[in-house]
Amino acid sequence: MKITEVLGAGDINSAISECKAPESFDFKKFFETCGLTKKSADDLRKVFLILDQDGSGCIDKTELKLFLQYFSTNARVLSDNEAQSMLSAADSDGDGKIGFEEFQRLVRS
Ligand SMILES: [Ca+2]
Repeated sequence: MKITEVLGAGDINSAISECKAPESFDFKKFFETCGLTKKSADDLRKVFLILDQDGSGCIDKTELKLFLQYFSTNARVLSDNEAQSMLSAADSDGDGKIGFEEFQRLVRS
């Protein structure tokens, strides 16, 4: 399963170039630009499974730091601050990880 089966390669590139500068990652803008906000729950599930690299059912902070690289292998690693701010926004049950329901709410927020 490749991310480009769900999202357009051009949209992904635009989303990644918008946050090229250090500390400029804005997850709302990213989800919007890459087209994820308009995708069905099924498509969000596919993307979630790609982000949940170890198949634990949740995206943890280590996986979040690599977030952009799941979209494009040449993308940069997110800083601790960037990963933490996305985690804090998503993690409504406070377990320190993003489950699928939380991911879905984050994308659609
Ligand atoms: Ca959680």
